[in-house]
Amino acid sequence: MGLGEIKYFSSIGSTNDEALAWANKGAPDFSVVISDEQTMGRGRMDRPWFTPAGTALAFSLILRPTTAEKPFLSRFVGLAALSICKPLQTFGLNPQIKWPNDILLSNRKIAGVLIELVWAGDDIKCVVIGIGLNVLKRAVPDTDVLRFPGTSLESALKREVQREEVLRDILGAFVSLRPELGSDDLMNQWGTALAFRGKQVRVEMGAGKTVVGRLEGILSDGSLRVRDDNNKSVTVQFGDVSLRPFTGILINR
Ligand code: BT5
Repeated sequence: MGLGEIKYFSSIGSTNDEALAWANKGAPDFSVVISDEQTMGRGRMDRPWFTPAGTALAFSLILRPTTAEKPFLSRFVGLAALSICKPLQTFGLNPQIKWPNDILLSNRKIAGVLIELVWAGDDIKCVVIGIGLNVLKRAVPDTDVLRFPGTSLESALKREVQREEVLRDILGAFVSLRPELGSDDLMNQWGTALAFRGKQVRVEMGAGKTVVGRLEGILSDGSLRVRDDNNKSVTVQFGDVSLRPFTGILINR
């Protein structure tokens, strides 16, 4: 399955909004909406995603899932995250996936994924996969507006990188991974790339609900498994993971 059509903007509100509208108007499978700048870029739960002009990659893929892919739609976030990791690995970096949708380099966020679905009645018509990646240092917002520390490819590599090159490699990785959507191999790659595995974490699930415990891994539907302090296995479908803050008391002997 190759590329569909491409729409390029020098500035746009959100590529995901444009992709959702285009999906409803019949965009072919694997079409891409890309913009140099976003003025209303979105993360999950309507959090902002910043894309200053000339600094980053911000694009959305429109997929029309096949019948074979439909049972595995919840894995697209992992597939997208792995597609971002591959080119970073080619640069000699060690990216990790902070469940569910963040890509980290040395515990700093370099990229995020936003998945949205277009329904036709009870059926999924399209999956829109939004990807934002900080290429230059100037892409990273000031720390006071971030929930988590950010970084860029330029900071990690100590040199500038052509955005086109990275885009091509992410799309190439996506194309080669896509046939693996239903495979155990994809899940193994996803699990291997998972940040904080075996570590004590805190997962905020919204509405004030929190799980704390050891991050064990991901299940085949992409949900997270955490072993809580009562040694109970908890499955989390939705949430934000952070390392559990140290709460023990240090005793000076
Ligand atoms: C995400 O949400 O990380 C998903 C980001 C998806 C962005 C792409 S860009 C193309 C497409 N069009 C869109 O409108 N969106 C997609 P979440 O996990 O909710 O993280 C959001 C949080 O990331 C914000 O609350 C900020 O703290 C932080 N953040 C915002 N911009 C950032 C940046 N450039 N680098 C690092 N962190 C950032």
